[in-house]
Amino acid sequence: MTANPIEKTPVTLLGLGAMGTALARTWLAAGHPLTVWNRTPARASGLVGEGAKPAGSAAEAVAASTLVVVCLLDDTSVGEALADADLTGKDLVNLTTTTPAQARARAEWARERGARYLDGGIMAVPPMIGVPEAGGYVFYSGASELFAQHRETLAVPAGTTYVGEDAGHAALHDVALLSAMYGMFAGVHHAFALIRKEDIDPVAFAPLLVDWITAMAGPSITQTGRQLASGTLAEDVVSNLAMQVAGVPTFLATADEQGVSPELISPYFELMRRRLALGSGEEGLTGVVDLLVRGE
Ligand code: FVH
Repeated sequence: MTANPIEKTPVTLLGLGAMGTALARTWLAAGHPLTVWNRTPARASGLVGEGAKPAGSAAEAVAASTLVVVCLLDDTSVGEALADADLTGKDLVNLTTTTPAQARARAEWARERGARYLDGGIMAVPPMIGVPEAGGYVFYSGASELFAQHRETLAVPAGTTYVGEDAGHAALHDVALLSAMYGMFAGVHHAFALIRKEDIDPVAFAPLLVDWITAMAGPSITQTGRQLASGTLAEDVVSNLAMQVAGVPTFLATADEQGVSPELISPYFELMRRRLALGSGEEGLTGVVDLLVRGE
């Protein structure tokens, strides 16, 4: 908590990889007293030159501040790094990428050790940290009063988006958005593969893809969310599933003609066909979502 506007909240940061180092620089630049620890101590030297206080062990670093931020490789490294630390009375903010179940287990683990816990999912790459106009932000979940208390300090490196009391929800939002990104990359890479052997400049092709994906993404994603919430999957459908499945042979034949493996897009086409076979030809594509959910 910032008790005095002049005195900034002291922060302890465990983990000085690419992301941890970027986070550290923003807190130092904003005037927060910063204690740092990294398994490989040499990685701290630059930050020490910028005003960070190095700790000899993770336990020593944890002892230095109430607010302890962790940004390590994975959940296992968090457990290893904090194994000997006294977490009593600490506010632990874990920005390490984990699964939702790992985040919930880590929250319980922290509670058993006397700490309050917030989990975070970073929606940014290191160059976006400390650059508000880059649009990076961090999902947070866990105790709302803890988030409110530290919001100002946590907002120094990047924007903050609180997604609820369930400690697993920051990780879930993080992984869901990244999964969508990889699906988008899969389609984009298939498109580039289709033109790869032709006399088409990929540099000139790229903005066509950008504009098309941008135009499609907003309306389609918004409608999918609305349809899932209302359960009315055939409402306001512009391009129905029957028409889209009828086009699938054209997509597969084009890939074949261009000597391109359809392995990135075939699974999606298969799901569209399965949904159509259930008699959903008047729907759009939203019904695919529930085919993916096990037990549906
Ligand atoms: N960098 C990125 O683009 C992404 C953006 C979105 C969020 N991720 C997640 O952030 C976590 C940290 O990522 P990072 O980029 O800092 O990763 P590295 O540069 O590889 O640094 C890893 C740090 O973890 C330390 N470490 C690894 N294992 C252990 C261990 N068993 N005990 C203690 N520390 C450990 C490592 O220490 P060292 O190798 O320097 O000794 C680094 O400090 C991550 O969850 C991303 O998914 C980044």
